[in-house]
Amino acid sequence: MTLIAELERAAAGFTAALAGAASAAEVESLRNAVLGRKGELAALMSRLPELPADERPAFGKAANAAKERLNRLLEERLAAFKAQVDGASLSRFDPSMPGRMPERGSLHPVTLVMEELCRILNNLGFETVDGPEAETDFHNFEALNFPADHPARDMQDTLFLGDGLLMRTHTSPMQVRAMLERKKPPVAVIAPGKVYRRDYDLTHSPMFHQVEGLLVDDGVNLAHLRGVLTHLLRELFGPDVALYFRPSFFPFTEPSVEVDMSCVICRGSGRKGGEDGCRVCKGTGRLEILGAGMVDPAVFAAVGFDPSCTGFAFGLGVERVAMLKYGIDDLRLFFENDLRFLGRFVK
Ligand code: 2NL
Repeated sequence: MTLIAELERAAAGFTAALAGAASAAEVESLRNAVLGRKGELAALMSRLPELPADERPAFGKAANAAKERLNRLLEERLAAFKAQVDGASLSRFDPSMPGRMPERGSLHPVTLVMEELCRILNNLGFETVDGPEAETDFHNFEALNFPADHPARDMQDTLFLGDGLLMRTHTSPMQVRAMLERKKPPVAVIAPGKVYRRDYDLTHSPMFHQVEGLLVDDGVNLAHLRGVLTHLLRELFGPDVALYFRPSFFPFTEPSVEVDMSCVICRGSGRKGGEDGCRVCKGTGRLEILGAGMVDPAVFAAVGFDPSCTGFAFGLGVERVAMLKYGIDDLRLFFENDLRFLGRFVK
């Protein structure tokens, strides 16, 4: 058989095999076997020297033409298979099927409580102020009457950044800044935000949230403080909540108080279900909820206010309020970002 005849036979065989191919994969393997670098066509081409010199150009031309034709046939066949697949998936598409709903996000319980605290206090006339989390020693300690050797200034308790900066350990520095900016009373501000301490165990997180409040004006006294805090806690926990003031100490207030409220679980009875002691308040009927006091004259002096002016301040931990409000018993839940936990606080 002449080389040309062999070429024609191979081409005919390929055309028949293409027609019989049942899938795109089969077409691809035919491409390899016939048109590939080590395929049938290449093998025939390599036998070119067998021909007399004057027949070589005609054979080369025929071989190239066959290669082109077969390539075109193959691409057509592939396109046909692809169209079949597309058609099949289109016929499986059901436009009447309900869509997949995206999961709805929700606010973090700490955010919810922080927003509620701010709403209640804004309604009383307190303006929300903001400020840096990296603070100076002056705004965080010095202006707040912390003595140089106070343990809170120790490396053990405060995160120092170098360059005279530290992570604020409470939100008071924002209120110090508010007093410095306003230059004189009246001042009525609240400072919500993140605070940082070198503390990490089951009941302490190195970052937590505080809301502080400050009122400076003529004739402000402890009764005003009691009135504002009573309103705040009753809005948060319900109208039956009772408040108890205990004497305490903070460097920046004098006198200072710690405020307890009647237990939200046993409503102050110390019992739960009539027999066992209440687990939440440990049978005392009371819960420690915040610290407060009358602003120390040394603070007024540090911000350039008349040291004889009067003001109260208070501070509360947002995680603690959220735990009591929602009955959460493990602080770590706030920081683990478990969607099963976070999804329970949809408003
Ligand atoms: C607590 C106690 C408190 C303040 C914060 C304050 C701020 C200025 C001046 C005076 Cl600028 N006082 N803040 C006062 C008393 C208590 O927080 O236990 N917080 C979680």
